[in-house]
Amino acid sequence: MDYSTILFSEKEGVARLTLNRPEQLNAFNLRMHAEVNDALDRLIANPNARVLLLTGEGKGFCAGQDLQERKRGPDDPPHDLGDSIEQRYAPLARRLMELPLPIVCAVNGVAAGAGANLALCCDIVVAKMSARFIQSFVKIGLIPDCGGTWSLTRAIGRARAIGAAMLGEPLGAAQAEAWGLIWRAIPDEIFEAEVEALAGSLARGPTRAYAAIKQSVLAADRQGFSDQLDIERDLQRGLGFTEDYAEGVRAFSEKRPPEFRGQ
Ligand code: T3D
Repeated sequence: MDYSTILFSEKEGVARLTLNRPEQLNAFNLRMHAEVNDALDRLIANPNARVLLLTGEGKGFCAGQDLQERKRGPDDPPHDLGDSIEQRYAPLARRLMELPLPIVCAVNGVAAGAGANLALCCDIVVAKMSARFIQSFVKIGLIPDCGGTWSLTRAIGRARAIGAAMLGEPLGAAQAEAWGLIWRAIPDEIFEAEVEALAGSLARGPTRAYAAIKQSVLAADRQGFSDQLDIERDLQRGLGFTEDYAEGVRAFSEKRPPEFRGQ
C-alpha cells in the first residue's frame, strides 16, 4: 500500500510512524486508519523493528477524528459512530496497547479527541512542553473514546478524569507530567534529540522483556494480587530462557554493558 497520510520507515531498530496530514492537525480520516493499520502489519512482520515511535508532522500531533468526514446535509442520515469505533478506533487502541514492542509516543503538538487518547495507549508518552492534551469530545457532544475513560481514570483519578472530560479544557504538557498522565514534558528545543535518544535506547534493549512488561502491567488492571503473581511467574519463566537474559547476566559478571539482541 502507498501512503499519502502517514510516513513510515525503519532504521536501526526504530520504526517511525508519522501522522502526516498537517493541514488538518493530523486528524484521522478513513485513509489514515487504513494506512496506520497497514504500517502496523508491516512493523510486526519486520524482525529488525524493536521499537515503534509514533509522532505527528507539523505543529500538531493529532486532532482525532476528521470532522470534515462527519459533515452531512439536512437529508443525510447520521453517521453510526459506534460502527466507526468498533471497526477502526477500538481495534487501533487495542493494537497499540497489545503490540509486543515498546511504543514511544512523541506528542509534538496539540493532541485532541481520539488523538489524545491514542497517545495514552502508547507506553512511553513524551510531549513538547508547548503541547496540549484536550479531551475535546464534549465540545461536540461526545464522550472520550479510544479507552480514554479507562486510561484517564486510572492515570489521574476520577476527579481529574471527569473534569477533563466534562470541561474539555487544554491540559499543558507540564501539568500532564505532574498528574502522571505522561512520562515527561520536554523543552521544545531539545525535543527531537531526546526522542531519538529514548527510542534508540529502547531499540537496543531486551525487546521480549519490554513485551512482557506491557503484558503484565495491562493484566494488573484486571487481576487480584495473587493472580498477578502467577502471571509474573509465567512471564519470568519465559524470559529466563531468552538469549537476552543470558547476555544480561554475562555482561553483569564481566562488568560491561549488555548487548541485547531482542531474542
Ligand atoms: O466520529 C467518529 O468516528 C467517532 C470517534 C470520534 C473520535 C474523535 O476524535 S471525536 C473529536 C474530534 N476532534 C475534535 O473535536 C477536535 C477539533 N479540533 C479542535 O478543537 C482544534 O482544532 C484544536 C483544539 C485541536 C486545535 O486548535 P487550534 O486553534 O490550534 O487549531 P485550528 O485552527 O482549530 O486547526 C487548524 C486546522 O486544522 C484548521 O483548518 P483550517 O481552518 O486552517 O483550514 C482546522 O479546521 C483543522 N482541524 C483541526 N481539527 C480538525 C481539523 N480538521 C478536521 N478534523 C479535525 N478534527
